Amino acid sequence: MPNLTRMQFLAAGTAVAGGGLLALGEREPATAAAGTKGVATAGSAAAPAPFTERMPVPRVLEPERDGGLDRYRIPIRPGTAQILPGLQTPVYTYGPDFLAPVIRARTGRPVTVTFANLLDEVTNVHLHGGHVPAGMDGHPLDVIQPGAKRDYTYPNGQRASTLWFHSHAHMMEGEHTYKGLHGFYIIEDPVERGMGLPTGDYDVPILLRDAQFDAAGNLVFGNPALRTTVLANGKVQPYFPVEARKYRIRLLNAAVEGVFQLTLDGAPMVQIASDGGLLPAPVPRTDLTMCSGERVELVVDFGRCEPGSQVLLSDPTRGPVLRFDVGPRTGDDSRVPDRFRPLPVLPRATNTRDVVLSFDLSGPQPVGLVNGRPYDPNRVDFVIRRGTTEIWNVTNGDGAMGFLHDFHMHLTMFRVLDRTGAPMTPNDAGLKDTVLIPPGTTVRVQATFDGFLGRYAYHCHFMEHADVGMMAQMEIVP
Ligand SMILES: [Cu+2]
Repeated sequence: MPNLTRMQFLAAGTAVAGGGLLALGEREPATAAAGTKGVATAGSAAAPAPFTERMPVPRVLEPERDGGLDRYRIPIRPGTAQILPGLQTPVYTYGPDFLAPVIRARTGRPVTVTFANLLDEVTNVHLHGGHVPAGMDGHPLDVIQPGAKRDYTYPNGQRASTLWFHSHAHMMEGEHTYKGLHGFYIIEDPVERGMGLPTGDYDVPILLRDAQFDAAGNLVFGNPALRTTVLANGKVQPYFPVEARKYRIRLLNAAVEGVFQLTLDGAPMVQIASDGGLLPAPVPRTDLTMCSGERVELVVDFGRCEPGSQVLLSDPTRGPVLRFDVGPRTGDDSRVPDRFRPLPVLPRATNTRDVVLSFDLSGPQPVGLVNGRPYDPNRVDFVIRRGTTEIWNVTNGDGAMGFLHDFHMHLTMFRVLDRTGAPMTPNDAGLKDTVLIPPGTTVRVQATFDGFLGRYAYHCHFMEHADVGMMAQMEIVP
């Protein structure tokens, strides 16, 4: 469990105007030295010179076809990654590399992934955004022992969408994910394929996360405000060569606890999808705010840039994240239709619930609360009959303290109906599973709890908040 001081929590997830993070820790060096497990930050190693390394694209895993399903095998293992010049950073990986491979699944065709735990501690796997049976969801106590294997079967009975998998082990979710247990899981379907969007080499997943390194290149898991290094597909400020044509870019904020504000300098961004797949129609965007766990899919037309020009993806508070180097014009038969497909019709809601996310800072360690109580894996707070549609008023109860929270619901996608105390944002559109909740505000979401029975979590997706208790569970009953 992360040994976070009160001051670190004050730094972590604190909002400033515009949604960035207030780096209190940077003004309080004493707190910066108190990483987990006694890891001190004796300075930090030099980052590579900007734009000297090419951004890798995660390789697509080839399945073994096994009757009606696709089977994959992924070891969860300790390893090292070359992130900083001349240094090997100890990490945890899905497969041989720090940049996890991508699973590309198809709607209606189940996938079984055999995860072998080669770590010397328990872990598990949660498919974030996946509509899966409770036994496949990575319940915090449902873990894979060291040396053991576990099959997770995902039915893929949902729309094309960009999902991801990460650790959800009890009180270890943040640290495991921070060490590298994060990877893309993409579902495709024939309707989307028929739309003519860029595919193949022109469909590029980009996993964004932040990190703090010590002088030896070790990842420091301590104060989120000190994670000032941004990694794009595992590299610091890489470049990525593109042809002067359209690209589909799937952005994932896999930071354990953080918000990216992103701008693209030199090319127009068109958002085509959010967490749960395509929006009803493309939406031009000038900037994006993405909280931990959120996905935004874009089409960027580099064909509108001069060959030889450079396009920067930047976070105004953290600097350039990635540079696209525009190459020659090439043939481009992809297109972005004016309309995609309608979202599913919202059934009438028959029940309303209130959910309040907050901290108790009265003790020696911060405790995360949902409706006033810390997580207890044996307690069920909401019993929901299968098929019911409900409206949840999700409130950030830390208005006075200024903490951001980041609501995530397992099992199903929701729709954001409205916000109280803050305007709706473009990121609220479409099918969502993760949503930023500014301090003191309420987000009203509507969800239908269909598909599977059993216990599922809902929690703050700032994983360090969840790890100290800001999580609860519902049980879906017949
Ligand atoms: Cu939170």
